[in-house]
Amino acid sequence: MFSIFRRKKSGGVESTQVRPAEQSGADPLEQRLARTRSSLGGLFSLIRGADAIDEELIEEIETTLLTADMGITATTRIIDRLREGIKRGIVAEPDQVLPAVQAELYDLIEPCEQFLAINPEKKPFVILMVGVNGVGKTTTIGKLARRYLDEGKSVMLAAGDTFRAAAVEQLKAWGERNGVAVVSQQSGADSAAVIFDALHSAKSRGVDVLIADTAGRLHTQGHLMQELSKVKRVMQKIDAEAPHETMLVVDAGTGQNALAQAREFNAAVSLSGITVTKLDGTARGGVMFAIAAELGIPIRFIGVGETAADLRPFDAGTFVHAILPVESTD
Ligand SMILES: Nc1nc2c(ncn2[C@@H]2O[C@H](COP(=O)(O)OP(=O)(O)O)[C@@H](O)[C@H]2O)c(=O)[nH]1
Ligand SMILES: [Mg+2]
Repeated sequence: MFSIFRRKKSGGVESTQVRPAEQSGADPLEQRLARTRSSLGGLFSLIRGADAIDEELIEEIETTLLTADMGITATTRIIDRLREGIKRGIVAEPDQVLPAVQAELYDLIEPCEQFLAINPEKKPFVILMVGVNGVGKTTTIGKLARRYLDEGKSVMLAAGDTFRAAAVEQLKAWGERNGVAVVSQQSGADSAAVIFDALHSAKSRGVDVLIADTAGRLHTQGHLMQELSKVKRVMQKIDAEAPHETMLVVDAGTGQNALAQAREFNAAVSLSGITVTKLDGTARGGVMFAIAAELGIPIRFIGVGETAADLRPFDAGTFVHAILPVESTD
C-alpha cells in the first residue's frame, strides 16, 4: 500500500489512499511503463544526494519533468505547487519532496480518470475513432471490441478508413476472426456514407456498440478535418446524439506532437475522450500530464502493448505509482 499526500485547503497534510496495483506482487503495468519510469528515475538520485531543499534541487526536478515530456504547463504547475508547499513548511525535508511531487502528479491527472461508460439506453452506443495515421486507431478498435464482446455486448464495426484498401482489409480480417460484423465499401468510398450505412444497420439489428474507424489525417489537413465534421453531421440524421464518444487516439511516443494533435482535433471535432497508445516502449509517457494540464479531456484507456489485454482503462493512482513509485512514510 502507498499513499499520496494531498494538501488540504486548510494547509494541513492529508494522506489519501490511492488504489494499489490490481494484483499484489509484481505490477505488470510497472514493467510496461519501465521507460517512462526510468526517465523520472533521476529524481530519486537527485533527492538522495540532497542535504537540503534548495533552488538547484528544484531546478533539477523541473528539468527532469520537462525531459519526460510533461510540457511547460504541467511542469510549471507542479513546480509552483511544490514551491508553495516548501514556503508553507509542508515540504520541509528532502525526503518529503518526492511524495509531494507524486501527489501533484496525481492531483493533476486524476480529473482525467473518467471511465467510458456504455449507456445501454443508446442503441447502438456509437464510438467514433479519430487520429493521425499509425497511432493505433484500428488496433485499439480491435481491443475495444474484444472488451465489449467479453462483457456480453454485441458489437459492429464500420470501416470508415476508406483511404487505403489495406485499412478496410485489416478491419474485415479482424471482424472475421472474432465473428463481428464489419460494414465496409470499396476503398475510395465516402467515409461518411459507410458510417451512415453502419449506423443504420446497427440500429435495425439492435447492436449495443458501434465502433467507427476513420482515415488517419494530419491535423494540418483542413479539408480532412472538415470531412470528420461531415461524418458527425451525417450520423446525426439517424441519431441526433451520435456519436456518443468521439475518441482521439494518440501515440505517446510522439511526445509533444500528441499534445498538438489533441489540441487540433479537439478544436475541429470536440473530443469526449482520448486513448494514449504505445506507452510501452517510450520514455515520453509524461505527455499524459501535458494533455491533462492543457486540455483536461478524459483519458479513457492506455495502450501498453499489442494484445487486447494491453488496453487498460486509465486509473490515475495506478499510473502515477507505476511511473513514480514512491513509498511514503505516514
Ligand atoms: N507496442 C504497442 N504497439 C501498438 C499499440 N497500439 C498500436 N500499436 C501498433 O501500432 C501500429 C499501428 O497501428 P494501427 O492500429 O494500424 O494504426 P492506425 O493507422 O491509427 O489505424 C501497429 O503495428 C500496432 O500493432 C500499443 O499500445 N503498444
Ligand atoms: Mg487504421
